[in-house]
Formats: sequence, C-alpha cells, structure tokens
Amino acid sequence: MSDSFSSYLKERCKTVDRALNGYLPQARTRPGTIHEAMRYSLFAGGKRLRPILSLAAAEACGGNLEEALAPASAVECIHTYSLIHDDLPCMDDDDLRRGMPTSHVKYGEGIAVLTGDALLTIAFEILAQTPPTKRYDVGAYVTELATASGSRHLIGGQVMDLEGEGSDVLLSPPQLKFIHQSKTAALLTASIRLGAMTANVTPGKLEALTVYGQSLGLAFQVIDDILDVTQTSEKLGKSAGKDEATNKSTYPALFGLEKSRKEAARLTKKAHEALKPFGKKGQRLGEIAEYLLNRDY
Ligand code: GRG
Repeated sequence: MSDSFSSYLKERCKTVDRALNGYLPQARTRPGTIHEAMRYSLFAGGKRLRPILSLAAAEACGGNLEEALAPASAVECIHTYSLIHDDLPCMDDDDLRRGMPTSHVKYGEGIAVLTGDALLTIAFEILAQTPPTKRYDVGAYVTELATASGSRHLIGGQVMDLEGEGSDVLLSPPQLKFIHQSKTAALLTASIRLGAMTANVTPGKLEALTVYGQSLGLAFQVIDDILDVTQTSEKLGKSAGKDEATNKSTYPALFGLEKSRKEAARLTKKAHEALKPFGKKGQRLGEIAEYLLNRDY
C-alpha cells in the first residue's frame, strides 16, 4: 500500500470516528450501560470500510464529505449491530471481535442483544439527518438502507447461513454466492450508493457504482473466507479457522485456495472496469478495491 493511500485511510477513519462520536449519545446518558456498550463495540476498532466507501463514492460523484457523513455513520452502526448479533451464543457464538471481548462476553447476552437493537435503530435516526438532493429525498435514503439490511439481504443471508450450519453437505456454488451477496455485498453496495446519492448521482452512474459494489463486496467475502484459513486470530482480531472447524461452506472449501484467489482477482477487475465512467474521480474507489484484494486482515 502506498504511503499516501495509507494516510488517506487513516485520515478517513478519523473523520468517521469524529462523526460517530458526535451522533452517538454520550456514555453517561441514562441508562449508561446501553450507551457505554454501543460505544464499546463501535469504537473497538474495525477498518471502517463501509463508511470510507460512502465518502469515496460521494467524492467520485463530485459531492462533498460533510453531506455524506450521516449515511457513512449509519452504515457503520448497521454493520456493528450485525457483528454483535452474529457473535451471540445463539448465532456464531464468538468471544473475540475487533481484537476485544465480544459484547455479550463483556456485558451479558441481554445487553448485547439490546446494544445491537439500539445501533440498528440509531442508524436510521442518523440517516434521516442526511441532506436531500434534487433526485434523492430522505425516503430514498431510508429505503436504500432498510432494504440492504432487511430480510431479503443482510438478515436473509444470515438465515441461510444459520440453516446451512451443522450440515455435512456443502452448499452449491450459486447458493454460496447468494449468501455472500446478501450477507456482505448488499450492505457494502448500499454504503456506496448512499454516498453517491448525497452527491445527486445520475441513474447511469448509480448503476455503474452498483456493479462496482456488488463485485467488490463478493471479492471482499471471498478474501474474508481465505483469511479465515490462512491467518491467525491475533492478526484478524476475531476467531480464525472456524469455518473449517465447523465444516462451513466457503469459497476455499468449495474451490480450494488458489481458485478462490483467482476469483477474488477476477471480481476486483470487474469492480475496476465499472469505475471507467468516473475517470480520475474514481481513483480512490479503485485503490480501495486493490487494497481489499491484497489485505491480510
Ligand atoms: C446478525 C442481522 C445479523 C446479520 C449477520 C454481517 C453478518 C450477518 C455477520 C457478521 C459476520 C460476517 C462473517 C459477516 C460477513 C461480512 C464480514 C466479513 C464482516 C466483517 O467485516 P469487516 O472485516 O469488519 O469490515 P471490521 O471489524 O473491520 O469492521
């Protein structure tokens, strides 16, 4: 990663954290436990990939950072809620996330469920503060995020994942692709689309960004599956090697590591191609795609 791209990511992380800090109730706000727990998971670390994509998409469409901060913060709240709930004993039952004890380990299961609920809810409170543009009103923003987070996408993917658990039979490639698209690519794509919508993006460019987001989102999950096999828990900040141990259907399980890496590279190339209409303005989005392909955590 070049020094300038690395400073760009750090700078964007700071901008996102400042915005989140401003939107979230203070930890001492009554009842303190829930607000402390929301902040604990939100500020535990994390790459801030989804909000950074929102901001980069707004800039690629000629918009500005300020107006994209609300949707950027909202998507990070949804993402963090999904991680908290995914880690619960009734789901993936994990005790490590973002290098820290998971929410239920620290606060107990009841508070962890409520913390996820509170982050899901506040996401829409924050999103509603996004300035409307000529083409997109607050209703359009809410529909975008609600659809990506709901039963046809994020939650739907999790349902299929849960149902596949404990089965000796691996999923078919189209089934696995559908889960990855729902669970991972949909929220990433919505993050990008929301950022672009704050810049009053044209329908044509919005479609190009959708192709970029879906390809990048799928590539991201293929790499995530690969890292689960090849990296340590310490490096990832979450439990590694779980997919294999639980006989989970993943890209490496279905295709092997080498074919999975090739697939991630093919999807990343498709993401780059979708950026053509943006010329130089799409440079950051292109760099993000490359960074995600080559990441090691
Ligand atoms: C429980 C409603 C509900 C949904 C769960 C998103 C999800 C569905 C589960 C989380 C676990 C998982 C494997 C999700 C797939 C997406 C993914 C790889 C998330 C991790 O995202 P990163 O790497 O995490 O961006 P950080 O911590 O960097 O933000």
